[in-house]
Order: sequence, then structure tokens, then C-alpha cells
Amino acid sequence: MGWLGAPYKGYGCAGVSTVGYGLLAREVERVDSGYRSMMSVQTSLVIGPIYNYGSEDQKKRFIPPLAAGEKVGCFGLTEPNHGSNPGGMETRAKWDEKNRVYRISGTKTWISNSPVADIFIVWARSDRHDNSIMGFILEKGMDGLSAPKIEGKLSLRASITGQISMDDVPVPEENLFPKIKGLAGPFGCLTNARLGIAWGALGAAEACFHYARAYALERKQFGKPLAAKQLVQLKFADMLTEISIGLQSCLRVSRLKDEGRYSPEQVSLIKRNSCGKALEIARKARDILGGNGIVDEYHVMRHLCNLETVNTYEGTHDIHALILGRAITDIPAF
Ligand code: TGC
Ligand code: FAD
Repeated sequence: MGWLGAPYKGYGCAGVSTVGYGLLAREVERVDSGYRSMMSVQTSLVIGPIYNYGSEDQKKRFIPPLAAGEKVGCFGLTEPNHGSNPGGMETRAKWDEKNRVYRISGTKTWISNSPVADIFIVWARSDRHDNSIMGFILEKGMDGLSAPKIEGKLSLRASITGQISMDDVPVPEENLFPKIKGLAGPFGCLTNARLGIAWGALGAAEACFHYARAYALERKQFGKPLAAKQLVQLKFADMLTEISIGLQSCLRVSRLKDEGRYSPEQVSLIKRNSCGKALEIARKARDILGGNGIVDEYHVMRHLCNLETVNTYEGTHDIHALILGRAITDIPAF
């Protein structure tokens, strides 16, 4: 439908504004956060780095099938020992001069789409680049590359998650991103994805609001619909207020980004606010549905469980507080 890679221009991408991308994320996450996850990863974390940091050959080769949905991508930053602090990463790329390949070894974990991915964006420290973090494009079928699935998730069940296991994977030199070095590479991708999440989480909150409103108008207790009770109306007033204010802030930051006048901290502010508020809204909606609120048929509990992940990935609620704290005080407190 033209949604994958939507904010990028050319190579089969639609070329919409940041506001347009946000609106898409909001509508997709109204269905399920796992659907939006698939869209965010493919768009901001896979097509995005190839578009922004890749060579012309890499763009022509990899982006069109990703934008068309013919190939699935994933983004490997998190490691078993380094989640909130990816700067500690242990994955290594060793330059093999004779064969002109990088030999990559290490493990990435909690990687959306990895078990079904054709293309793997992997961040690793490279001995050919002063041990700096560099980005590589790995392809399914490369020697030593596997992607086992993580089982037992009670959240984001519509999105498949796995590890990326790399044992001396030979990656041709033309699969290295030539235009980026250091943590700014993965963090630049994350800023774009976090902005989509800020819109998306509120889409899930809106879905919960509407399910609860419809339910409260139907369901009668003490001789009247729940919607006729003042305490229930107070919950709806609070929910709608947070959704409205949250969406306005997403709109403003997205417009600033379209004008080239935004900062990553503003994105942290709205990602954190939207996820935290969406969780509170989903909990209120679940409460209004009473016992039915915990059943999959009524959807709210599914959104609530999904939002626990959305509040954690792409920087946890508290990590974004610390990013804001650093901007406010100039003191990093991580
Ligand atoms: P720090 O010193 O802050 O920065 C290092 C370099 O990066 C630059 N930078 C950014 N550039 C662009 N956008 C941003 N948001 C940036 N933030 C930092 C910075 O200017 C610097 O550049 P340079 O050139 O001077 O080197 O690095 P730090 O190690 O102190 O960072 C601390 C902290 C906590 C902010 C960072 O580690 C962090 O954000 N941690 C959270 C980790 C995280 O978000 N992981 C996400 C993994 S991917 C994922 O979850 C996908 S889920 C997808 C889905 O299914 O939807
Ligand atoms: P930790 O970093 O161990 O944090 C645990 C707790 O400690 C949190 O509450 C955190 O806020 C707190 N904490 C950490 N540091 C501090 C501090 N300095 N001060 C105070 N509190 C602190 N990663 C990818 O690279 N690619 C993906 O596609 C991807 N998809 C994901 C999909 C799912 C379903 C999930 C659950 C995660 C995914 N992730 C992905 C990983 C995600 O980004 C990490 O889970 C997240 O960054 C947190 O890291 P962690 O789980 O190691 O938690």
C-alpha cells in the first residue's frame, strides 16, 4: 500500500512528510502495536539507514524490494549484556584483508522480525575503523548467520522477535555503510522510529478509548448505563484530554522536523509522554470493561499488554527521562 519507507523519496518509496508518517503509524497501531512495529522497523530502522548512510549502489539494490514488502528487514543493536547502553556493545567486525570481507561475530537479542528477515542491519565495532561502531548490511544465507525466535512473549504477539547470532560471518566490504561512524548511526535511525512510536502509541490509546466508550454506553449497572456515572465520565474526560494534548505535541514536533528545526530531545519527550499516557489510558479502559476487559474478544487487554513493550523498546520510559534530564542540567545521569 506504499506505507513501507513512506517518508523517503525515490527507490520505490512514497515520499510523505513526517506528519504523514506519524498519521500512518497512528492508524496502524490503532489495529495492533505489532503491526506498527513491523512498519517502523522496515521503514525507520532498515530503509532509513540504507537511505541516509548507504552508497548509491546499496540504495538501488536493497531499498526497492524492502519498500515493496518483497523482503523483510531487521535492525540489530541490542545485545544480551547491553540494552539501554548500546555503547558497551561486544559484537566485533574483524577486517580480513586477503578476502576483503569483514568477519562479524557476536549476538544481538530482542530483534523484531529477525527470524523472518532477509536483510539484517547490524551495528558492530570495527578494527578497521579505530574500533568505532559501524553499520553493516547482512543477508540471509550468509555463512555463520542464524536468527532463532524468542518464545513465550505475552506482549506484541503479532510481531515475531528473535536473536541474531553471528559466528565469523563474512560480510563483503561493499555491505558496509560508507557515510556514518559511531553511535550517531544507530541513534539517528532511532530518532525517526521513536517519532513514529510517539504517534502510534496514541493510536492504540484511541482504540482503547473507543472500545470503552461503546461498552460504557451499552452496559447497565444500578439501572443506568455505565456512561451515565460521573466517575466513568471523569475517566473519559481524562483519557480524551491526554490523547488530544499528546497528538498536538506529536503534530508540532513532526512539523518542526519537516522544517528542519527539531532536536532529538523533543522526540524523547513525546515518545516518553505518549507511551506512558497510552498505558494509563489502556488501564482505565480495561477497568471500565470490568471482567470483560481481560478477554481477547474485547481487545483492550491486548493493546495494554502491547503497550508494555512499546514503553520499553526504543529507549525505556526512564532512559528518556534521563535524556531529558541531561538536556536540562547538562549532567549525564545514566
Ligand atoms: P551519546 O554520547 O548521547 O551519543 C553518542 C553519539 O550519538 C549522537 N546521538 C544522536 N544522534 C542522532 N539522534 C539521536 N537521538 C542521538 N543521540 C545521540 C551524539 O551526538 C553522539 O554523536 P558523536 O558524533 O558526538 O559521537 O551516547 P550515550 O552512549 O551517552 O547514550 C546514552 C543513551 C542512554 C541516550 C543511549 O544509549 C540510548 O538512547 N539508549 C537507549 C537504547 C535504545 O533506544 N535502544 C533501542 C534499540 S532498537 C529497538 O528497540 C527497536 S524496537 C523496534 C520496533 O519493533 O518498533
Ligand atoms: P535494561 O537496559 O536492562 O533495563 C532494565 C531496566 O533498568 C529498565 O527499567 C531501565 O529503564 C532501567 N535502567 C537501565 N539503565 C538505567 C539507568 N542508567 N538508570 C536508571 N534506570 C536504568 N532492540 C533492537 O536492537 N532491535 C529491535 O528490533 C528490537 N525490538 C524489540 C522488540 C521487543 C518486543 C522488545 C521487548 C525489545 C526490542 N528491542 C530491540 C530491545 C529494546 O530496545 C530493549 O529491550 C530496551 O532498549 C531496554 O533494554 P533491556 O531490555 O536490556 O533493559
